[in-house]
Amino acid sequence: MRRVVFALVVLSLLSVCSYASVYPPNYGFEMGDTSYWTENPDNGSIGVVTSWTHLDSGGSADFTWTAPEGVEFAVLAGGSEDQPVQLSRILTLAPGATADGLAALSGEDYMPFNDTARVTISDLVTQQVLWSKDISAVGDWSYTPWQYWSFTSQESVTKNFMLTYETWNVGDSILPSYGLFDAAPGLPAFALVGVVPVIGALIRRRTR
Ligand SMILES: [Ca+2]
Ligand SMILES: [Ca+2]
Repeated sequence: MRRVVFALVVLSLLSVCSYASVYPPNYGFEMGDTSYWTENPDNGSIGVVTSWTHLDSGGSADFTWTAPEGVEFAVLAGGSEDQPVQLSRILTLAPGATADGLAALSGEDYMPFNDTARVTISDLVTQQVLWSKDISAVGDWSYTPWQYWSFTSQESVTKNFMLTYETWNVGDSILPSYGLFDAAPGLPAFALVGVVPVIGALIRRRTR
């Protein structure tokens, strides 16, 4: 009996570890920097922070984000007119594997200066937009809360994709808006929630 319980505990820990390892290194910026990512700042800026505050048109703080996953997340400020400020990395996805995350727009401009933040994924042939928000969608000097995006590979073989976070300063190069990006929270916790009741049920069954 003890041996069975021990084996189940080891199996559950391996299962949790395999869920946790779904995240590639520094996927959620918990190293406090952009290690493992490639920066294209293009006269904007790229930073890793623990909170970000939106300012209204009068310069007053009206909304603050904290990290949905861990304590750190990335902020990209728009730079050159109509050019993206980008943070990207290669993701190797097995058939049916899913990459996901959370993104938000902190819009500090007004129409027609339609500043935009996006999440895209590319297989170097086709680019898909997984999430996009702009001033026209959220309103002048407005913002979104964290919003979930995901991508599941439909390929029949393991394949490399380029994941890119970006923020655009549209129509001019002043009053930048900000794209906020992080991993999705809770994947290891989700694994624990699923595994622990199964172990409990198996133990109860064996001890009858
Ligand atoms: Ca994070
Ligand atoms: Ca702008």
